[in-house]
Parts: sequence; structure tokens; C-alpha cells
Amino acid sequence: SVSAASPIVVNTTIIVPEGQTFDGSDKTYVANPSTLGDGGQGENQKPIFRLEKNATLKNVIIGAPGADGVHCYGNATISNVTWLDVGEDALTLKASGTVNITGGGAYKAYDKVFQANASGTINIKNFRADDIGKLARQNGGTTYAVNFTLDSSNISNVKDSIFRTDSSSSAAKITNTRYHNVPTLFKGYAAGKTTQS
Ligand code: DGU
Ligand code: CA
Ligand code: CA
Ligand code: CA
Repeated sequence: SVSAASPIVVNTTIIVPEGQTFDGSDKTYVANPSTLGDGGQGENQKPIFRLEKNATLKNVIIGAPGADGVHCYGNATISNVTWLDVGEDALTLKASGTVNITGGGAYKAYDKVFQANASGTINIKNFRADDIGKLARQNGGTTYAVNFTLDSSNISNVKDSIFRTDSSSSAAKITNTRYHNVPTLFKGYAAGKTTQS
């Protein structure tokens, strides 16, 4: 009989240096819960991957526990990355930049999938998400500008909203996307700052 390959247990955060690419070849990576975090809602868990500016992460499956997922310090390219069971959150923008997320998906996120803790842009395209709290959230109470876009995606079973901010200068745009059981697309945005088509 055949069996699935064992996941790769990550004991210390994998750092992708500035400008470099990490290609996971569709292998599954999980956190060591005793060193990175158990993937529950406790804060201050460590990421499985840390991307320095202009790094690329591609063809990676993140299993459980997902700990604090992926941290991006500036511009990043995220291509065909799937979070099977999002941990505390899936990906955080930690320093200003543009993150382009294409393909892949995120499942079982108790709260947030993508978290913006710095100003910038997060573009999400050809993405699948199911059983999540929010697709993306600008850090609560912050007033810098974050632009979120979502295109050609399929989002289902959302508890709160697709995009959420507390900043009157932030904007969000959704195009060509299917939803099922999504109560609210945009939460907290100023008038004129959202578009959907
Ligand atoms: O609003 O706890 O941003 O996970 C406060 C939240 C926030 C965390 C954090 C994170 O600080 O969710 O990156
Ligand atoms: Ca959090
Ligand atoms: Ca989860
Ligand atoms: Ca987090």
C-alpha cells in the first residue's frame, strides 16, 4: 500500500534571505509545537517561514500545527502556498511592502488568515479559503494605509468578513470572486474606500 509522505517538522524558523526563493516542491511543513507554537490562538508564536524583503515562497503546504505561519518583512511573492489548518494566523506583513499571493488556499482559520501589521499592499489572486474568521485584517487600532485586493478567488464559510480595518485611509477591492456563506465583505472602511465587481 502507499502512504502519504511524512511532514517536515520545523524546529526553528526557516529564513528565506533577501531576494531569494524557497521552493517547497509541494512538501508539507509543520511547526514543532514546543519551539514555534501549537497553532492555537495564543499570541507570540513564531513563524514557520520568515521572508526577508523581495523573497519568494512557493509550492509549500503548511500543515498542523501552523504556529504563526509566514512573516514577511517587506515585499514578498507567495505562490501556490496552502495552509491546511491555519494556526494563530497564516501570514503577517511585518514591515512595509507589497505582498503578492497567487494560487493556494487557507483552511480552518479560527480568526484571521492574513494580518497587516505595517502599511502596504496585499494582493490575493486565484485563492481558495474556507472555514475562516476573516480573510485579511489590518492590525486593530492602527491608522496607516493598507490596500487589500482579492481577485478571481473562491471564499466560503466566513464568520466575520473578508477585509477588515480600523483605518480611514485604507482601501479594499474585490473582483471576480465567488462567495458562499460570507456575511460581510468589508468591515470598518470609510465611504468610497471599497469596490466590488
Ligand atoms: O489587536 O492581538 O497583530 O498576530 C491586537 C492583536 C494583534 C495580534 C498581532 C498578530 O496584536 O493579532 O500579528
Ligand atoms: Ca493575532
Ligand atoms: Ca486552525
Ligand atoms: Ca499572529
